[in-house]
Amino acid sequence: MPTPFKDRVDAYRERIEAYMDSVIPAADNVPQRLHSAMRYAVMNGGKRVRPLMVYACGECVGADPDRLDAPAAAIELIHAFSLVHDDLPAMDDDDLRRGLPTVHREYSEATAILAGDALLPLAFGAIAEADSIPDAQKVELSRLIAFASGSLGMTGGQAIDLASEGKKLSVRELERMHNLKTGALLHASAISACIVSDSADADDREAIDHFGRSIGLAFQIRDDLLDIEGDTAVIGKAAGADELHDKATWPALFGLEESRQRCDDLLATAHECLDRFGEQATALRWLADYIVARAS
Ligand code: GRG
Repeated sequence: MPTPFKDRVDAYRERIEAYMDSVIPAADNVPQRLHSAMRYAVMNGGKRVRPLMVYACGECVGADPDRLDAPAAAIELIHAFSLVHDDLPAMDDDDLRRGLPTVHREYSEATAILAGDALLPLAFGAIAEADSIPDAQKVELSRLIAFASGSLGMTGGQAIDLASEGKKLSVRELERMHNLKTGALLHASAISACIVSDSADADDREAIDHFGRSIGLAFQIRDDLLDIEGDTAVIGKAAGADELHDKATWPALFGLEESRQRCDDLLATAHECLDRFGEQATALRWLADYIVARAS
């Protein structure tokens, strides 16, 4: 009987932190200020949900953990980059992230832009350099992560988000924005484990695909709820920012009760997708519950 996933979460977090630490150039490498800002952006206490998704999904589809480090790190580096740019004055103009001053506050706006710019290619470099992953899988991972983070994924979702401030979106429009802005990277985290698994078949991948989409949307609805119900000290960023910026969010459109219900429905769907995996899905089931119950 394996140890429950919750008791292994810290070990996985330490594992990905050590891997990212080895991938990001040391802070005394020229240009030192840029490398220091990149480290500040990444090594600062994120929950590491996306890497945990890669590892938990890897357990589900029997992937070699050594092949999971590079995609987990690549996705987390891109996530960190997106947060740095999202916090900039030209976007959400936030002062606090993960309980610390945002990168442009701690360094400068120009350095924050450059740190984000450098984290994105570093992610793809990490995949290219992963000796444990066969070349064909590296190509598939790169394609997956590139599309999930670009204009047809996260960046596209961010563009729709910015264009939607002060507007009332339809449920379809809101769902599409959430799926792209937040869902795409979470979905890519799950699928990347299938890519590096030698045993996952097409039906497994389809189930994980559906799981990833359901839990990705639930994650963002929970994030919207936390912006209203959460405490700045716990969520590590300014609560109430969505309302302040007149953002299109699930609670703004449907209210708290319906948003909570939608989150629960998506969680139930996510669990159903995992039925075919039996005991091997224990970690992923734990992570899905955590995503919907999290307080930060
Ligand atoms: C140019 C590729 C590119 C991206 C820039 C800024 C931007 C476009 C996209 C931003 C997307 C964004 C900020 C989505 C919000 C996702 C979200 C809910 C973040 C919070 O994630 P958590 O809770 O945070 O996992 P931690 O700090 O725990 O990692």
